[in-house]
Parts: sequence; structure tokens; C-alpha cells
Amino acid sequence: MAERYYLTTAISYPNGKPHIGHAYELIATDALARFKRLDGYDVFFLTGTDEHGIKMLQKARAQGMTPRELADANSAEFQRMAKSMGGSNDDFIRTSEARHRETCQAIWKRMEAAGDIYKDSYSGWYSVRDEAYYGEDETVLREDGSRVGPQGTPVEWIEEESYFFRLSKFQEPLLKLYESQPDFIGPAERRNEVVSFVKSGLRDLSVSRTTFDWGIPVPGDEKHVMYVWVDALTNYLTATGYLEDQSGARAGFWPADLHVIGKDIVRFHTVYWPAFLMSAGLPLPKRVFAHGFLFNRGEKMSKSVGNVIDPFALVETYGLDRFRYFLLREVSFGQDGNYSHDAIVNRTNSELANDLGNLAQRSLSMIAKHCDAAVPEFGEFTANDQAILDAASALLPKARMAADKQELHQILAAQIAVVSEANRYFAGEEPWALRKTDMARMQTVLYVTAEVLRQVAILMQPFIPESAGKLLDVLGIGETERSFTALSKDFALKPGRALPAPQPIFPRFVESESDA
Ligand code: ME8
Repeated sequence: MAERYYLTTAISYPNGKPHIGHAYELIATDALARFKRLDGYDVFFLTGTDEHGIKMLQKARAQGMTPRELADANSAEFQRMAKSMGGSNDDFIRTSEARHRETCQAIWKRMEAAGDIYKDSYSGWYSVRDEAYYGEDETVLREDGSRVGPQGTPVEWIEEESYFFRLSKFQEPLLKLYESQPDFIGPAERRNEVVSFVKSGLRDLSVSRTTFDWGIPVPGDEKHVMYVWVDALTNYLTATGYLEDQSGARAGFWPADLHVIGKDIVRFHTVYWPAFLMSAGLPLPKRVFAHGFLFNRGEKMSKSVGNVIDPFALVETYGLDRFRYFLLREVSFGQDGNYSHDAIVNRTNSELANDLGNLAQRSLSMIAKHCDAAVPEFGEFTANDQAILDAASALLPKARMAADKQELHQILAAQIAVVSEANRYFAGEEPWALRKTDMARMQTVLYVTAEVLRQVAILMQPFIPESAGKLLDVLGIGETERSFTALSKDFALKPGRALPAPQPIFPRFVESESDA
């Protein structure tokens, strides 16, 4: 039976429409999900919306809607976004669903039974925008008298009866976890931040609210709703059904292999979440990877700041694969990145249209014309032939290692390096000149080029699914020969196999197409 692989995105607040940061996270996680599927894993890829809490409630009030109406309207937009970005998610969870209430109440009861939940009263600072409690020492009083949390968002003083989770008890177990599982948090900068945060001491965490009711009721005390992060984090468990039925169809996916999140929510995923699970006696996720933030020409984008870049419009302007390729190639996954019109056009024109597109077009149109539109015969391979074929076969092991560290940009960099090398090979061998002097050698060069393209196209599928698929179509590769198993020599192109008419696959982006 195939090995299972469960990966998730964060679930987004549907208090507004999806922005490019959401699209980025979805696309990157999707590329990893597709990669693992092609590599033979049984993959479960989850995304969704985080619908409860004071932030949603306030936004709904401001718009004259109920929170459920706001959640329904915007969750639909997030589902549409996932589709438009090519998301291959196997499920889309909404925290307002009945299945989720059940799992939240079950995990709460387990934490309570473990003696880790007690009633007291909370007084302290709260950021609605972050849905986070902050210690006074983490806040800053600004000159204008306003107070902000560590992420620069306004905090307000709250005082109310509240249930607490004994987070302080988990300081040592958490430090042990980070030490014994050094890969639990990636990239390394984030791990170091978390370790020093936990070393500095953990206060018990307020885990319920009484001043509003848009949330999941605390079992046995319905005056309280659960703190939205207890509710939100539990979504990852809900979707597997693990707590309800350990022999259920998806229960085997727990614990998750990978939570992909943004760098602003690392504390929730690497401190609170493993502590809740330890308390509940449940297995811990294997890894949490935090990506960076995307900036529009260097400026931070967020719903609250208002300079949101609509991902639907970006896909419409550039096409999905250009947009996906740009995001995953340009930005080192884990670091912050910048996006601009020029950067998208330059990157994709130079690497997709010029390097990959031209090589495919030139070699395949020669095959169509001079090799009877069939995979050419080949003679003995020269050292040059062998070198480029070897470079292509070396890609998979490198890509696997990079995928396990979420270094998506490294996978693409290695692939495009092979494509550039193949262009040099093609130019150096001059098959158009060989046509007049040595047809057999010309055929070998075209064969080698087409075989390298086949390997690259198979490995490009997670990133640019549609165009990689088209390239495989023109190489005559059937649906059953597209997984990473087909990268082995046994699946190399078979001389004599008829090829469909070549068609351009990576057109250049022409400036007049855009209204940018
Ligand atoms: O944080 N660039 O929801 P959210 C890159 N509901 N990533 C960005 C980004 C940007 N400009 N802006 C946001 C939440 N993100 C919670 C999560 S998970 C149990 C609950 C990322 O809608 C952000 O880091 O504010 C997060 O991973 C995701 O988008 C959803 O953000």
C-alpha cells in the first residue's frame, strides 16, 4: 500500500476576499501535494476557512451581515480561489461545519480530562486582528497613546471569566520536542525564534470567551465559546476524522506530515498546537513549515491595509502557469518575496518561453519535418549526449530532497539549469547542419533532446500542471506514463512511436496583452 502523506495550508479568515498571500500559500502547498502524488504517495491535501471569532463578528457587524452570512459569502470566494489557482485539494474544511464542532468538543474534553483546563478570569491584552493574547512586555505603547502587539496590530484590554489551558506545564516537553525532532519547525530561523520564545517561559493560555457567542461552545458550559485558535488548529484533525473513528477512511492520515503556514502564525502552530495535542494524548504533526510574506514591489499587502492584489486578476492577466511558476521560482520558499509586473514578465519570458519553450519548439518541429513525425532512432551516445541525459536523470533525487525541505525554488532552479544546458547542447550539436551531412547523428541529437524534455516535463507537472501536460502531449506520453516512476530508463522514449503535431506551449507574454 502506498505511503500516506497529509499536508495542509493554514485556513484563511473569510473576513474579506482572498489576496495574493492566500493564493501563494495554496499554490506552494498544491505543488508539494502534486509532487508527492506523482512520487507515488497516497496524498491528502487540505485547505479551508477559519470562520469563528471576534474578528469575523466585528467585520460582519460593520457590513450589516450576520457572521454566518459573511462566512458563507467569502468562504465561497476562497473555494473559487483554490480552483482558479489549480488547487488539487482533496477537501475544503469550514470551521462552521458540524463535523468540526464535534472534533473541537472532543479534543477539549480530552484536555480537560487530562487536568489541563481550569476556570479563572483573564485580564490582559488582546489583538483582534491577530486573534492573539499578548503579555504586556510584548506590546509597545506608541507616542499617540495607542498600544500595539509584536506584529504591529492594535491591542485592547480585556477582562472576563475564562477557561485556561495549562500551557506553562508544556515548556519542557516542547523544548524536548524541538530538540529530539530538529525538523519539526522549518526553516531554521523560525525554529530558533520559537525555541527562544519557549525558553523565555510560557504563561497559561486563556482558551475561552464569554463576551460573544460566534464560536464553538465549551462542552458543559455553553456560556463560553472556545478561543478561536483552539477551534482553528483543530481543523487539521477534524478533516481526518481520527478522533471520531480511528478506523475511518481518512483516520490513517493523522498525524499530518506537513502544515504549511505563513511566518506570522508560527507560535500558534509550533507552541500551542503541539501542547494541545500532547495534553489530549494525540500524535503530533511531523513538520510545520513557515513561508515568508509577499510584498507588492516591497510593500506589505493585507486586507486591513487595503492594497490587496486580487489573485483572480493576476491569473487572468498572466495565465495560471506563468503566475504559479513565477511565485515558486522567484521567491525562495521560506523567505519574503517581491512581486511586480516586470518581474513576472521577465522571469517567465526568459525561462518558460525562451529556454524551455524554444527548445521544445525547435526540436519537435525538426522531428515533425525530418523524422516522419515519430520519435527518431538513435545511434551510439557520445559523451555530450550522455552528459545531458545524466543531468536530466539526476534531477529526481535532488528534487525529492528539496521537496522534503520544502525548497520548491531549488527544484525549479535545478530543472531550469538542465534546460539551459540542453539548449547549449542543442546549439552546439547543430542538428540543422547535421541534416545535410549526417542524418543518423541528427536523429540521435533530436532523440536526446526530446528525452531530456520528457524528463523535465514530468518533473514540471507539480508547478505548471497545464503546460507540462501539454508538453507531455506533444511528446506522445500517455496519461499512465507521467508519474515519477516513468523517469526511469525503462520508460525512455521509444523510437518509431508516432508524435502529434507540435504546438507552441509557452508563448511569450506580450506587453500589449496587459493593461498593467
Ligand atoms: O492567519 N504573504 O488566516 P489569514 C504570504 N485564520 N502569506 C500571507 C500573506 C502575505 N502577504 N498574508 C497572509 C490566519 N498570509 C488564520 C490561520 S490556521 C489554523 C488559522 C498567510 O487569512 C498567513 O500567514 O490571516 C496564513 O498562513 C494564511 O495566509 C492565512 O492567513
